Amino acid sequence: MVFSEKEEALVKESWEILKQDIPQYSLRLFSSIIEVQPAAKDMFSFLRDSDEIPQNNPKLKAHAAKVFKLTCESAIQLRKKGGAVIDETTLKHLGSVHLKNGVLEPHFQMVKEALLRTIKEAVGDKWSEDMGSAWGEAYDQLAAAIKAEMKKEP
Ligand code: HEM
Ligand code: ISQ
Repeated sequence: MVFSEKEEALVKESWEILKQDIPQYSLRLFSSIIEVQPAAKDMFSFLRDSDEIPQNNPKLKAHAAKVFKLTCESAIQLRKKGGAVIDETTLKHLGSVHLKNGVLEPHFQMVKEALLRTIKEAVGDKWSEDMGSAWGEAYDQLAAAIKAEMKKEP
């Protein structure tokens, strides 16, 4: 599917808000995943050995920031007909990282919901159903690419 100008604008608008406090929203994204699926904690190297979510783990923040950014870029690519939502090198890397860490198909839905909740909280009264579905669509396309790559790996 191709994004409308409006959908792209909604994603960009919320990205501007997220960008102002990536560390905070990164933690929120993470907490949101763990709230729904406490067992997911064990998949992440930076959480495995701690009871709480580390407030200042650089790896956690860097990874979470990439999740936001890649989803946002996916939305921008969706405006360009036929454009891949993610470049081949990044895709190969993410395919193997997720496969190696035991990520499975159903996990993608829970990360999606956590991502949408985090964005909703972050943007406050700028939130709309259309904004949610624009992010959701961008995420789905990105997730589909990663899942397909994971299936290719031996
Ligand atoms: C690692 C993005 C979905 C679990 C990562 C990294 C990125 C990323 C950028 C860091 C890779 C690196 O080491 O350089 C994404 C995106 C997703 C997605 C864009 C969806 C569109 C998921 C899902 C799960 C998950 C559904 C399951 C809970 C993990 C784990 C790691 C990881 C366990 C390794 C963390 C570590 O270093 O211990 N992801 N991810 N990801 N992701 Fe995801
Ligand atoms: C990696 N993959 C998916 C979601 C994430 C959330 C926080 C930190 C890292 C992540």
